[in-house]
Amino acid sequence: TSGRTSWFRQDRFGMFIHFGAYSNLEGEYTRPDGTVCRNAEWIQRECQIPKDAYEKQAATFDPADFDAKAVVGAAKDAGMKYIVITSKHHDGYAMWPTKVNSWNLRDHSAFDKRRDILAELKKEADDAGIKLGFYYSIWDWHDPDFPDPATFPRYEKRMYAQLKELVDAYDPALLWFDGEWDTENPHNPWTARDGERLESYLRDLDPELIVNNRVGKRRVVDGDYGTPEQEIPDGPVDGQLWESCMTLNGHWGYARYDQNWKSSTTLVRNLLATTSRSGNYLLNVGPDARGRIPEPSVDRLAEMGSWLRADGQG
Ligand code: FUL
Repeated sequence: TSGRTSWFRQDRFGMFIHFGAYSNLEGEYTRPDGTVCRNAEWIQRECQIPKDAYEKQAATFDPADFDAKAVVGAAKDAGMKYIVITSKHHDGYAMWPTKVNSWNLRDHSAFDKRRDILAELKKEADDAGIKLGFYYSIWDWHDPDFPDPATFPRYEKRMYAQLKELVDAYDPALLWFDGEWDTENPHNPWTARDGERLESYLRDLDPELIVNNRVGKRRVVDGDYGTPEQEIPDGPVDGQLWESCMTLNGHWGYARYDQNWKSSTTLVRNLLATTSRSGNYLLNVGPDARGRIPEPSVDRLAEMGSWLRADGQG
């Protein structure tokens, strides 16, 4: 396994991208009574947006300004060596033209039907020598078969099919699973056994794939590496590889109202604290409804990069 994960252990610094149908709301949902509810990628759940209203807003999603070259350029400037983008978050909305359902950026949006942002990213990342990986939520709020253990196998089949599409079409270097929990559901259908099965299915598809521990139940034996969130642990747990993911402000998805940005000094400090404890640092950006990375994020990434280069490590 050490050969498979060697790039990951070396590359250390990556860009996380949270981008999906929720980005279209830019963090604010106006209820029929005129009151406003705020959240980011959890907005559907936290603001209790009815399914039809959420689908209706997603139909207007038009990230026409998404510019893969600019995204990859911002990552490269910052000294980042890999990118992990949400291919599907908890809302179940696929950011590639999946054939499994029509709840995706091509079939359910106002976006140019000829475009495929994952393909665009893949091309630019390859050209720049940057690795590309996909976040994929196991928890799915949209698929009616997800929550019920009786129908769950039907959902699981679709999930396997979607993951095969991703591997076949974009050859990702890494898969970043999430939502293996679903704390609200006392019958949470996802078991450690499901995680093991999925992991071996993926390794059959591509023996080189790196997979995070949320594929299973975050045990040391699940996946290739641990995923502390918004924190920097003291060091490896049981010798396991790890990657700390963190936001630039207080949210993963774009939230117009959140201007609480970390300073580049703090960010560089976090990067050093993480890497000096042999972890990776996965720093997040959340593009807006048009697909643009917010200016304050781009600025901070550039500042980190110039610090790294001045230090001779970039
Ligand atoms: C969490 C998710 O619930 C958040 O929305 C985000 O994606 C974070 C990285 O992982 O589990």
